[in-house]
Amino acid sequence: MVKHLNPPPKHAKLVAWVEEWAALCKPEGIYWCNGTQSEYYRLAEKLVDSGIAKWLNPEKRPDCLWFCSDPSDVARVEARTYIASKTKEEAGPTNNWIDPVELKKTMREFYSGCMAGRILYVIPFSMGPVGSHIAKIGIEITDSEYVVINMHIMTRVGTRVLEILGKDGEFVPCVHSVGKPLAPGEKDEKWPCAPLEKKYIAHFPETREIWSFGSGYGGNALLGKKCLALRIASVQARDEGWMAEHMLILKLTSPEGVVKYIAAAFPSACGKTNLAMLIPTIPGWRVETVGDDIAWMRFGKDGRLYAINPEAGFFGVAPGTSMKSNPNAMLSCAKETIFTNVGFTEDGDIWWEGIGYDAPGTLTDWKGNPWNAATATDKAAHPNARFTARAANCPCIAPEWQDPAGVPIDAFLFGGRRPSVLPLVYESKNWEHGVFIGSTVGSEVTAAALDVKAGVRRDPFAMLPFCGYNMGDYFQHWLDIGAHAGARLPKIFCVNWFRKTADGRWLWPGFGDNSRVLKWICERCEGKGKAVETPIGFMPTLDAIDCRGLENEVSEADMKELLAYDAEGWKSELEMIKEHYKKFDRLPGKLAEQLDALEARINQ
Ligand code: GTP
Ligand code: SPV
Ligand code: MN
Repeated sequence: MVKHLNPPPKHAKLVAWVEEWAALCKPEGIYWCNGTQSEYYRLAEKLVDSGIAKWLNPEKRPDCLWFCSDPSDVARVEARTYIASKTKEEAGPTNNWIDPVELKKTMREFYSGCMAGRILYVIPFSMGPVGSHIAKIGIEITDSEYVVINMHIMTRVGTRVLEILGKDGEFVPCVHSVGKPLAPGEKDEKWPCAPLEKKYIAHFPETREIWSFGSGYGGNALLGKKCLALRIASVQARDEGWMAEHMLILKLTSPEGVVKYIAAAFPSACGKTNLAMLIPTIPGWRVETVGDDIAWMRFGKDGRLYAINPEAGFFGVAPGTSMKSNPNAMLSCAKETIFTNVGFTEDGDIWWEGIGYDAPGTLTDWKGNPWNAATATDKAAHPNARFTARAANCPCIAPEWQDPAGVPIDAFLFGGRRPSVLPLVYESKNWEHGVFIGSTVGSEVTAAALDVKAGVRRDPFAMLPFCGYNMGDYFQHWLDIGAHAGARLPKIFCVNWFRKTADGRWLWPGFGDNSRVLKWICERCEGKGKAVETPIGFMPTLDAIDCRGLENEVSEADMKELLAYDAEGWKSELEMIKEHYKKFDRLPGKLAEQLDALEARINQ
């Protein structure tokens, strides 16, 4: 029997489950996390003592830690992520699948003795405000102190969660190991992880279990986030009639005080955090953040969709974040933040490409090597370097961000990085057409995942790597939501901040200026806002977007290009969508009809 280092809770099933895993993984002891500050600092000190982490200069960044991962462990590994449903059809054509019995057998062998020389930490966490009817409880067991302290920030961890579980409450069991047992006397000299072929991020949707092995990074290891709040929750949402989406949630207030809540799905590294924290460049408008990555939504009695942010922190992309592009993110990580894979300055601060000022002197780069701007051939920060910051430290966090009832959504936005064809913004004709738009989201690939080919990648609803079941059924679920009795549905829009000229210049300044597009969206939700109907949907007229003050940055010709319906471009886009749709074995008939209707409109 592995010994408990502190008293276990009174939940017999939970304790038995933990002890069973301890017997297999053979850690030195079992520690039940309580989520307190002193626990956080004790584990942080342990990591600093071992040499894996450094405290930043407290005068510059109080209570901040700097980590560098192994160069092989820097992002989600989609090729090693599995939806192990009973049948392959259930996982669908877009997910990796292995028979669950076989996968469990393989992984059990890897788990056997994998925690030697380490502590097994049990993390009770709530996704969503503790006790909210929309929230879900997960228990993650892990052998990584880095994971524990990140979970402290990203989720609500603590004894309150165990109290709610009581003696027999339900939880999603999440198992994690970095997959690097220690020999007697051995210490971690660097970021522990297993080689690629031993990494598995496995989901068992029918039994609502998560097993992760071999990676310590982000969504591979912080199992409340993509694994629970999207892959497992999407299955629960389908079964229970709600929605678990890869969406930011923002609150937009007009100068007249009219409030709109907007949820937006963009693929990884396509601007969710930035939009959620935007500072409008148009006078009198205000944006506040409810969430920056995930939205859980349920119908209220009034037929509206109410959204909560299940997370408690931001795991944000560092490079490109500056006081100019996203001051609210910069201020969120002014203290109590964990930085992973950024540069470390001589005076104990962080630095990354696009932070808004030159690198001061010689840095230590994310690989731990000396780095000097004048001579460097490589980047100081990894392109998927991240900060883990508390939502509560965000200056523009909305007062209602922890409201257990959620906020009523007025508009859904879909978008990705599309250098051409897709206009700055357009509005769907109706819900079904909006679902069609969501199902065709595409983006140039980014650094957020390790193993994807360059080019435009179709990422339906920004959920391609995160949907826990057959994508065709997921499309149907969206159609079913639209058919909910008494529903007062959000309007659906498509946006694209990433248009470029042939010579690679951004056509649109983006960031704070995206508020100009939000203003039009807000007007459309009010039944105002000028638009023309085109084959792809409703597009703003040239004067409909408020461009006052932007004259020097965006010429009229640029604006015309951004708002044009590109008839030729859409012909090739249509062919790409047809190709994309061929992948699905369970494509809803309604979406096939939408495609035909679009083709007819484009060719009319
Ligand atoms: P994940 O955390 O991976 O889900 O990413 P995300 O969708 O939250 O993206 P994020 O806001 O972190 O932005 C990713 C990158 O896109 C950063 O380098 C940003 O600087 C850049 N970006 C965000 N918004 C804009 C924009 O409006 N225009 C341009 N050109 N770049 C943007
Ligand atoms: C994403 O890739 O969408 C992220 C980062 O938000 S991770 O948590 O690693 O999934
Ligand atoms: Mn994300």
